[in-house]
Amino acid sequence: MAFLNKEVKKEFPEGFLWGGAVAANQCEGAYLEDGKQMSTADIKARGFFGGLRRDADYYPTHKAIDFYHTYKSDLKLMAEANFNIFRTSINWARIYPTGEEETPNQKGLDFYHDMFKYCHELGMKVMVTISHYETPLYLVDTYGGWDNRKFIEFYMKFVRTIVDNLDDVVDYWLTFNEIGNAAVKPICWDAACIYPDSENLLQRMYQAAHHQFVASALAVKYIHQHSNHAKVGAMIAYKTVYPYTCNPKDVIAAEKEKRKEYFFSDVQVRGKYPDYIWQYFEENNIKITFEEGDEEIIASYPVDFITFSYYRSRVVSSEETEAAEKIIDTNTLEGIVNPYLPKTGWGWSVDPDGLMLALQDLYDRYQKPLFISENGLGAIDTVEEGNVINDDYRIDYMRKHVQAMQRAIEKGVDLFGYTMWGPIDIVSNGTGQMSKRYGIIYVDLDDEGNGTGNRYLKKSYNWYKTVIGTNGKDL
Ligand code: BGP
Repeated sequence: MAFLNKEVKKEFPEGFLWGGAVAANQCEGAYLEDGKQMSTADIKARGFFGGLRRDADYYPTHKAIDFYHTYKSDLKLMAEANFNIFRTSINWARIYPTGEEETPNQKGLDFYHDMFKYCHELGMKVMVTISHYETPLYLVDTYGGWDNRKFIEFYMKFVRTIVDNLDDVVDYWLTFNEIGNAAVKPICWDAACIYPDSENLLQRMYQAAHHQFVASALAVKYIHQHSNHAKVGAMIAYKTVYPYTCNPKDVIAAEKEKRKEYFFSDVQVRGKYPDYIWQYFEENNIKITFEEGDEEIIASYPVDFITFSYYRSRVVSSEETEAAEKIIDTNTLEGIVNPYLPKTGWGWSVDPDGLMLALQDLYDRYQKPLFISENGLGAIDTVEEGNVINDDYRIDYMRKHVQAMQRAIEKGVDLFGYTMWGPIDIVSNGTGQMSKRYGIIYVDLDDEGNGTGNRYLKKSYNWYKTVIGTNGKDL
């Protein structure tokens, strides 16, 4: 008889991936340049919070931070902060401007090939989100949202093109950003391209999610067949859920809510609709149309790894305690306030322990490698004399979250990378503001797009550089 004692990992594994993540539409600008046409993100006016307008004076994505033209110097700053991975998305409307062309726009492909090649030259691996909250607007105007099955083929044409042309410079592909976010959060239309005020919203959104599951599985299949190195991951929005009280009714309500979120990764990772979802569908009169072969496709091509965004946790209560004293944040509509946690200026709870729990739960559930593809603090920064930005609050936020990652690794979680959100300030997806900044690199632009566009290194830049340089030892 012998004892089986495995060594407890105390440190970040060698080769851990550290870097930053952005989305094309939130940083590139150049919204009608080199053949690109309008994407759905280009009709989001500032301050939208789910609203879309075609008559606004100012659309933040049209110019954003002009990354389309500045990517070389911006990426160089990231590489100088020791980044070894960069995550971005490909703006679909740069490759297929309307979505319906037979042949892709070569200028769009060249742009991404050059950018990703340059990342490698700088020593950064490339993680690409195939679809990050944008779709050629023409497709949506003509065919509606993703509940129309036609989108699977439009998407697959896009996938085949980018894989055929960019595989040599891409290391990891993610099929959809925060898949399912629209279904659990019907105020935003980003993921499914369905207007929030549509009739039968829930039915339409889950049908859209089904089409995205099929599309995601087909993308996994295609990438596995056509790349000898790339891995394909899921990307889900994760918010750790707590029951409001220890009343079992609250715990049950919280569990129900959790499963609504897990539904999306359950399908993408386990390759089938989980048994618990049918009751939810019945209660909400949701009927999903499956075509012949859908089940088999979903079952045959699960993702290789799981990535997730983590910003905050949330609190859920049952109807039973609904009457109990609860504080709902009416400014931010962020739901029940957790009295034990501080909040950001936008009402998001700051909860590093929640990240550790997220990592443990996801790993226990799936036993697949995990990657944190978004995390960070949106805050208003003040530029002091000499263009100095002392963002100690951001350092504090990131330090605590990196420590939480380390604690999860000690508990056996297989975590292989971390990309902070918006390493360079970009347009906020939820509010369209520039002033909601996540970056370690400051961009001198305000909410109306005024400013020099100059880049300044914040205090957090040097902090993060040291963290990466010491592989998480010096925090
Ligand atoms: C995620 C999105 C990102 C991003 C981030 C921060 O949900 O994937 O695109 O922007 O949230 O949100 P916000 O920009 O609203 O602060």
